[in-house]
Amino acid sequence: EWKFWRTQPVTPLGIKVAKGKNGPIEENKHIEQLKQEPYELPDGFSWSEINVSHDEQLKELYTFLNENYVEDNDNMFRFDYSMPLLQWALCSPGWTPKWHVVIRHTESREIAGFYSAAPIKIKVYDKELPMIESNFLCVHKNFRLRRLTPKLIAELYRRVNLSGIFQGVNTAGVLLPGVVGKCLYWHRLINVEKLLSVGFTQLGRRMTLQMMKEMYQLPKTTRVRGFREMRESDIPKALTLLTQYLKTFDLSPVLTQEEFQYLCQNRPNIVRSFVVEQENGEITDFVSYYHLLTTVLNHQQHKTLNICYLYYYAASRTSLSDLINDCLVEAHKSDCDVFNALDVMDNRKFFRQLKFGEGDGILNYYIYNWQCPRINSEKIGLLLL
Ligand code: EN5
Repeated sequence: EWKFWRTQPVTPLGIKVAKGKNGPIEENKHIEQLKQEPYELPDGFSWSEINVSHDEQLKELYTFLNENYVEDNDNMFRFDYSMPLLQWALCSPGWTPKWHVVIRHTESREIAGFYSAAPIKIKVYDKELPMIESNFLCVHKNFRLRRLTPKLIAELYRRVNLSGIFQGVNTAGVLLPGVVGKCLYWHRLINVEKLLSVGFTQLGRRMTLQMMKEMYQLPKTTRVRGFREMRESDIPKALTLLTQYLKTFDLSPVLTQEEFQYLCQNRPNIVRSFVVEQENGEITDFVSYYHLLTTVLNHQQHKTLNICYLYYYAASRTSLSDLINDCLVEAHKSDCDVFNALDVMDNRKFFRQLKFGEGDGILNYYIYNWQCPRINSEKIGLLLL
């Protein structure tokens, strides 16, 4: 068991790390000590590249992920990252095509595997260091059980190490060595009728459709005075608020203004950000969410769910429930079917009041080549796309 993970610098499952321990598992290596050539692949597969700035290549990657990426436990739903969302997620500041790792089936040239990374500064407990965040690890359904995943992981870190970075963060639904935190998904139903029809949720006991619709109804307009879309000129103030808040967590990004602007400025159908402006012009609160479609597998009528995910926020004046409530109103206006949030940060403080319910999905957080005690979900302040 764990034939690959036993060769990697990760804390084995079931090992409890002592309080106060917080550092690398393996020392940084000099460039000359690192493997200079790519890992060997099984016969029939070869390393390849992809240029996601070219729409044709982006489309190929989009289709690959749309058909092969993460599904829920019961294989009823699969993530459907749109082309613009993918391009945005893959090209955050500091990105490089070297870290968009592709394996192709040599004969057919089709994509057999993919893994990506981008640089980010991470604070873990009391230490700040440059890491990568990796995402979109995926092997084609027809090429599973051929040990391509270990190759993708090892090759990605080989290239990252050659750039002088030796730690990375990522998330996964499955439980693996190197885990530092476990989070749960919560859901705020919006389009009740559609969610029932596709089996995303069931009719509550002793409830009719009408009752359930009424229960989840949302007002047409926002109610926090001064709540409005974030503009470019709000960015420095919103970042100050967020930076203050993120400091309070044991795992969080340390964002430059360029990164914050890239991640949180309004982009239609990708991310939306809002602020609360007081009458004196002061910006006191900030909240954002991103749009990620989900394919409904095997359904006659509905092919896709429009899902919004709570992203970064920071509230200094408005109560969190009021802020997120207005966020729900906005999501509803943009035709969102369900609003998702993890039980990270202070999210548990508004779940009950805003009628979120616990989902059946888990999201585990990982740090590669790092040893530290486990972090509770409410001490996690990092969100990956
Ligand atoms: C990225 N690096 O499981 C890796 N979603 O709860 C990403 N469940 O949508 C890894 N199974 O609970 C992502 N409805 C891992 C997550 C993969 C996707 C996933 C879960 C999250 C999900 C839904 C549908 C379940 C369908 C059957 C769910 C019930 C919600 C309901 C709300 C109201 C109160 C009762 C429960």
